[in-house]
Amino acid sequence: MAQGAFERMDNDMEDMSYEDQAGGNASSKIWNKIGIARSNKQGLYRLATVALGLLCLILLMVIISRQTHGSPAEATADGRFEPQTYDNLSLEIDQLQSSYSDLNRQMALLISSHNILIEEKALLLVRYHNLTDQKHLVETSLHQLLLQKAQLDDRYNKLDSENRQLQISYSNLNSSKSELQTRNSVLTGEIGQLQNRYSNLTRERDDLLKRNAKLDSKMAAGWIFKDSSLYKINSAKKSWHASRDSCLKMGADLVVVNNIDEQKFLLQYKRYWIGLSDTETEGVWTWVDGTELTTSFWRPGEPNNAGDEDCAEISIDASSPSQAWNDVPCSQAKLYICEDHV
Ligand code: MAN
Ligand code: CA
Repeated sequence: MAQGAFERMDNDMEDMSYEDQAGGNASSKIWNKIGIARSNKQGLYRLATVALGLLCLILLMVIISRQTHGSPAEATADGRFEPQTYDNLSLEIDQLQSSYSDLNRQMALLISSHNILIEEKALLLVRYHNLTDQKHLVETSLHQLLLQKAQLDDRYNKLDSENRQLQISYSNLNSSKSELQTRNSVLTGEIGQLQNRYSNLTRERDDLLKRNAKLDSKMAAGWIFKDSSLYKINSAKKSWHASRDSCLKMGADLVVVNNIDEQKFLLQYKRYWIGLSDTETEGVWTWVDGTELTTSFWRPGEPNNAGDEDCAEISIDASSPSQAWNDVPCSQAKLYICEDHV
């Protein structure tokens, strides 16, 4: 019986070793195994001791019984044993010696097993401590991992929140971008218009500067500025054609009278040539700028062509601004009025 229990315990220990070698030892399972092995060892050791004690006790009782009751090896009246009784006693002694030897062997086996179990216990204790250390390491790692997970969860939540805000910002920026693109198109159109206006204004400014320079220059040379025209009242007397040539050389021409206001201004310059003639076709009066005469301010009775008179003057006898011109021969030397435009 003790031998069977011992073998079972051995098997348990072997099972546990195989699992450990396979690396699949959950700590709880190991603890169970260790608990089982420990209780088995203690139980077996007690069982072996009790069995040995019982066997010794039985042996002692048998010997005492034989000696006390004399049966079956009872002595005869004369104190001698019958040969059969003696044989029986010898047989029993042999059996008892054999049993004692068996018990001794079992005892030796049990002591050997006990020592093996002590060694295994020591090994298991070492492994237990190692596993405990590993457990602590794993628990520490687990704790750190849990902390890291909490931090990562925190960061994830923050990033998720930032991501949502960024998406809103992105959407808003996209809307702003569309609006800005529309405004950009409008402004680009306006820029084009403004550039055109700028070019026009630049041209106008340059033109005005040029005209202003011309005005300054001519006024410095004695020209009179009135209603966008410049007039040069010349003091030398020349023929009509020579007078015109003189005006042309100064970048101007003989005066063209376009309206009554201009006529009123010019009336103060009597006996001066004006830029009107009918040299091309008699009776067809034309201005020096090529336009035909439409609004005229002749003296009554003029033009009378009295002695080949093809050029016009402001008459000495002008009675009113609208009755001031007279035709005279072109060859006469007269004062003359040049006109320029700014
Ligand atoms: C002078 C000249 C003429 C003019 C007559 C008018 O003879 O001036 O051109 O027509 O006067 O009386
Ligand atoms: Ca005349």
